[in-house]
Amino acid sequence: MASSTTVKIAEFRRLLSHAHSVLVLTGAGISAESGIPTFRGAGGLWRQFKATDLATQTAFARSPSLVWEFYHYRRELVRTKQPNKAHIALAKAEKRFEKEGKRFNVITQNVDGLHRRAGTKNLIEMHGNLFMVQCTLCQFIEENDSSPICESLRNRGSPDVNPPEIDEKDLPRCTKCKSLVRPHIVWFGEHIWDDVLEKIQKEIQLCDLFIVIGTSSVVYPAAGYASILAERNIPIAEVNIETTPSTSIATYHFHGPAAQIIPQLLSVNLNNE
Ligand code: BJW
Ligand code: ZN
Repeated sequence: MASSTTVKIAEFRRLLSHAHSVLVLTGAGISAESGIPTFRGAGGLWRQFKATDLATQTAFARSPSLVWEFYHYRRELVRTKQPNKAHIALAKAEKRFEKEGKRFNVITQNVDGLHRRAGTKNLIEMHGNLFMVQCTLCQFIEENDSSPICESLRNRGSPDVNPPEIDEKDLPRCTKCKSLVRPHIVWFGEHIWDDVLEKIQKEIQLCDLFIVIGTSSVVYPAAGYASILAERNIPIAEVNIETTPSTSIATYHFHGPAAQIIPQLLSVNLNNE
């Protein structure tokens, strides 16, 4: 007899084959199997700090040196990691949908760039990207993937030691006006950029199947998308190793690691990769 998971997968695949506009929301859990720590799980601490305590304007104003060390550490970590089967399956599914003239879009809360590296094109990085910076004075936004991002951060960022502060003048600077730059990332209490919100709103309007992967569904506005879509009776599939506030409103909850479940759900064969 088929297991209940097998039946649910078959039902979901049927919905997927009839969908015209699939929208996927991802969080830190999709990158966990690539070796990138999640925010609220084990490994979410750097030195004695919670990641979410350093991702704020207040923390940056108090110590740009500390916050830059934290981001430098994460930039260098991400460089050593690769997209996993979940990222790759999403990129392949997007190509298949496009060939069929259908929409397939990914909104990610992650700043690690792994979806892009896996080949996803229809991508909204709603909280920014580790390799973009913004000037604190002239607001100029630019890509910066130098390693290290500046000489003073070379060999810094270790999670185990607490070295002396780096002087602000030696931290990453704007190429236009030479003022201090910050990571171009949405910190707590900051607004998601207007152009990004517009793109998300458009996708939410068009969406006829929503897939939520590896997010604790506690950080707004992303945490609210499932309920907006549930109110319109749009089917929702959640993939997570835990239950979350979205579980009770999801049509299907697939319990397990994303890299194992997503290729099956999307019928993507990754065996010859
Ligand atoms: C696996 C797995 C595997 C593990 N396979 N799964 C409405 C109500 C209440 C509060 C607010 C509200 N609207 C706004 C707020 C304030 C705030 C907020 O939401 N606070 C809540 C915590 C209550 N939101 C904001 O400030 C946002 N701004 C905003 O809305 O502006 C308007 C406004 C401002 C103020 C008041 C009101 C309105 C901005 C949010 C920016 C979030 N930024 C961060 C940091 C980014 C920088 C960085 O990376 O350095 O983004 S916080 C952090 O959380 C990061 C993440 O993107 C985000 C979400 O985390 P995520 O991805 O869900 O990770 P985890 O670790 O929480 O969960 C991992 C999940 O994976 C778990 O469920 C695991 O089980 C699972 N998992 N392995 C599958 N292998
Ligand atoms: Zn500038």
